[in-house]
Amino acid sequence: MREDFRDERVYAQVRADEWLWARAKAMGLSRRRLLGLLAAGAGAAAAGLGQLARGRTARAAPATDLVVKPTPPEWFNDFGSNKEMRWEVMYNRGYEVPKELFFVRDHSRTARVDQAAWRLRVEGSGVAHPQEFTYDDILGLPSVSVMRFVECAGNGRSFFEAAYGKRAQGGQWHLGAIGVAEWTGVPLREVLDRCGLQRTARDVMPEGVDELKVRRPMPISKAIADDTLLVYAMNGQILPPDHGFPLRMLVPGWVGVANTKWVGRIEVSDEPLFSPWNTDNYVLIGPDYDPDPPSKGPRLTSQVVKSAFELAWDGEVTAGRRLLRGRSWSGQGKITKVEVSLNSGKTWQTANLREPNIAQAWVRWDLAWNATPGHYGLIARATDERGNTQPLRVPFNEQGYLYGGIVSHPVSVT
Ligand SMILES: Nc1nc2c(c(=O)[nH]1)N[C@H]1C(S)=C(S)[C@@H](COP(=O)(O)O)O[C@H]1N2
Ligand SMILES: [Mo]
Repeated sequence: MREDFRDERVYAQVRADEWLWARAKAMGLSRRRLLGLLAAGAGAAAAGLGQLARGRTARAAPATDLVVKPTPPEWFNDFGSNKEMRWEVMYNRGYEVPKELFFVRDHSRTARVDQAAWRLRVEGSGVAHPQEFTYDDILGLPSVSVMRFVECAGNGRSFFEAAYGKRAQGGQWHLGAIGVAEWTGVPLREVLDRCGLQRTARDVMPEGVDELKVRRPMPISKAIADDTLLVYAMNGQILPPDHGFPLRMLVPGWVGVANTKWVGRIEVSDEPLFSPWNTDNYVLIGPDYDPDPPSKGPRLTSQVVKSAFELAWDGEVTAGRRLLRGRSWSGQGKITKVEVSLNSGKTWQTANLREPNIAQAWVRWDLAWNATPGHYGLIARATDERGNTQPLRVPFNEQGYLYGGIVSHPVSVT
């Protein structure tokens, strides 16, 4: 039987099994003995193997090398190959998120790419002269720097369960699957033009060199926008491996998955392009949505309006006068207003917006709070320049995308 690796749960399970079997073999265990251990309970077997491995080899292979940079629990919530930024680390920090604190979302694991051997190949019916670029070729092209967010489409997914008592599929993020950085790179249009972009070109699909070859098509209109970039630097530094070294896409305002990391190939086509990431995943499936064949539902494009407090989830603060701080953002434009409720929505106050306020990045805001002892549900509600705002709740979709509803942030004052 051939497993369907496009299903991430199948993929993760098969990988886990392969890892166990490899460890067992290295220790001289037979397949039969391994199956016996597994029958005793997968978790117990894994733990037992770990112990055996430590006893028999100098050092057990780290099971946690999915991501390269350190992701200590003070900074991140750990979901395996996905690491969610804890919002309290941003309390009164600068505008952009340092690369060390930036969330990581890998469908498989961080790819390690050899810069010297790496090439970017551009091909397909939409370009007259298919071409290959080296890393130096890319660095030699005109470049720009922009401040923008990258946000996972599933950011806020856990709030579907809070709203419906029913869990959406996927990592149960709170609101930390977003970061803002200054991205430096070559406008994708510059590269496509050098390959003889045709007037008939319709869709563009960057492809990663990671295990799953993640590829998320976009229409030509988005691909040739001024700020759609092939990025090689993040906050003025070389792009780190976890964030797509040597080259990643920046597709401003769009769902995170469009920001392909470790890009090695770009297909430009006269025909509409499809991949599992715009047919099965990153589409809205649920009672309020109709299929759009070959996609199982409407394909996601822009991110929605959201807000977060720069506080721990289930935060604790000491009583007294303080500034309550947070950030709001939208895929569709600048934030123009942020309202905050300190009493679960009974009354609202307008927060003070701080500069800079950049579209498709975020705005920082604050509000004076005389915190008295008790339990609070803090709510922030932002509105963008197009009038988009945050509703009470969002219609359910099975994979838990785009939860832009208001969220009650639990805080105890002691
Ligand atoms: N090649 C590749 N690109 C990828 C991914 C991936 O797994 N492989 N994950 C995507 C998803 S779902 C998101 S949310 C963003 C996360 O970017 P970050 O890890 O730099 O924060 O990268 C996107 N680009
Ligand atoms: Mo994502």
